[in-house]
Amino acid sequence: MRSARSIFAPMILAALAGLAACADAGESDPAADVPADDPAATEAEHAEMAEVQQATVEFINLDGDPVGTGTVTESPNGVVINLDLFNMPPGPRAIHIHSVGTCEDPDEGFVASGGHLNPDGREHGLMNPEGPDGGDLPNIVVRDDGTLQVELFSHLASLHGADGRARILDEDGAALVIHENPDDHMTQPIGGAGPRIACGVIRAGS
Ligand SMILES: [Cu+2]
Repeated sequence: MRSARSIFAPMILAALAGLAACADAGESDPAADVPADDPAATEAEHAEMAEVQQATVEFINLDGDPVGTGTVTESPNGVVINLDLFNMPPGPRAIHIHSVGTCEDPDEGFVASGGHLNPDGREHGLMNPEGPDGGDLPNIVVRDDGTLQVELFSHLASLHGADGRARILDEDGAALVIHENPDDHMTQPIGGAGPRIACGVIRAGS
């Protein structure tokens, strides 16, 4: 259970940090350069931050057809990923951040999206003591009607590489890739996730 705790603890910290920063930047962080007595400025700054720190995703399947959308939003300690999928095969599926921002090759099985986003060369697997890599994410489970709405969090990645986290919007970008099988979070290199069945480039902007 230690591995599970190590995954979820940062999620809670991220949520608390976000609340503290937006509720009262002046008192919660004495070093903050936003004056506590100017709520309008603080609000505007947060709004601007939200605009520039979100990316969008449009998924296609192996036929090149649309199968949903997503957003990737920067948080103080990682990224929040929202997915809204349809026309997907039901069941548990692995999803990862892959290292190249292209989904141009559905006929080839989306191999052009490269391996996992993994600038530090870590092993794959949320349950692996030598992992996880920067692109690892929890599995998703598509409903029987082929739809899925879900919110994920990763403390391993950042849109711009904040605090040394794996950088999503680097020179060659990155993509969210969904696999045929679920990820066992341990087997190298991709947890037995199998072929890639959907892909969406992570594009800056909302
Ligand atoms: Cu993958």
